[in-house]
Amino acid sequence: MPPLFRNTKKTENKLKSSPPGPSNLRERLSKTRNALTRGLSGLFRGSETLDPSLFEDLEDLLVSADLGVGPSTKIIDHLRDVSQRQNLNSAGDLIAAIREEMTVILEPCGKSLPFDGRPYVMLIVGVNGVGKTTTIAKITHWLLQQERTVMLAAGDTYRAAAVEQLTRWGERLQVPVISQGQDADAAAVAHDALVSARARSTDVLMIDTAGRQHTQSDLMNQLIKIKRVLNKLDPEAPHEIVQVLDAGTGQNALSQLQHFHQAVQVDSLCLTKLDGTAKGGILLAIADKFALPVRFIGVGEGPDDLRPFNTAQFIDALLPDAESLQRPGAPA
Ligand SMILES: Nc1nc2c(ncn2[C@@H]2O[C@H](COP(=O)(O)OP(=O)(O)OP(=O)(O)O)[C@@H](O)[C@H]2O)c(=O)[nH]1
Ligand SMILES: [Mg+2]
Repeated sequence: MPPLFRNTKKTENKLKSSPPGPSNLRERLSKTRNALTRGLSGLFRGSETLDPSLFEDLEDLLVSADLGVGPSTKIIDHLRDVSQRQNLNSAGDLIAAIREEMTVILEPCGKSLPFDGRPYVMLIVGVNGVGKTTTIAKITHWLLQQERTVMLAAGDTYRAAAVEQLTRWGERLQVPVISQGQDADAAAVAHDALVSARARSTDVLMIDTAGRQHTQSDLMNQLIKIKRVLNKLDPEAPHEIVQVLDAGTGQNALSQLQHFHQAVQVDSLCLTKLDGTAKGGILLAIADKFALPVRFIGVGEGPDDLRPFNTAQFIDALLPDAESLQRPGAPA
């Protein structure tokens, strides 16, 4: 099979025209970072070194920034460990030590799409309104920049507006959308789409699905049916069941994932709406509990507002600059 990724000069040129990733990401994650900055800046309290007795305050701060108890405890344990060996003399030392532990916690997340099949089939799932359809459009845009071919399937057959929304994105991005309209059997749409994507040798097929709550057993069973139908056509398909989570829902995202994971075994995640929330720390709680790859993060509503997840860039965007924290003797 020829390589799916063709890193041609044309691709490089296209990518060069994209906005610079990391700095832009920092801007988009400013709500979460500002929340952390406010809390961290209080921790020195005029002292030259960080007083380990303040670690409990820090733990509370991290928990309240939606990192969850597990990751917060790990970070504090690491800080205690470091502070026994060396004084945490500056905000820079503190941030470096936090960064170290965050890197360990997020280690399972930083895995990019393997594309080990063609068509590489991604079934996009999640509760209502988390950003599934928009994320599909953004991933499509990103894949096209990588010079991959894409096909979409309108598997949210509950609302005519849902089919229209995906169809409009398809027109805008100039990719085919397989649809049987409203009220069609979503599994039949997925089946047709895979047949069609195979016939056209499409690189990636993404299947949109209706938003659902885990308590709607008929809808959860529909996902199982879609999975089974695809699996009959290609034992590897769907290659990924991707759950989209809205970062703004904070700890609720954890229970959404828990329920979907139980029902259909989620393979990977996309975390959306990180631009609109101070709860971006939830990604650490998710990583700590589920250790799943996070393929992309959403940082806005436009087709460009998506970033492949990169651990170092995410932590850089999340943590304050040492200079922005209140230094001993510095004005507030
Ligand atoms: N600010 C921001 N808004 C987003 C992001 N991703 C999606 N949205 C917005 O969230 C809203 C819902 O997005 P959809 O893509 O329709 O969500 P969905 O999960 O497909 O919704 P249902 O199909 O109704 O379950 C839209 O207004 C999107 O523009 C993001 O990363 N940032
Ligand atoms: Mg949708």
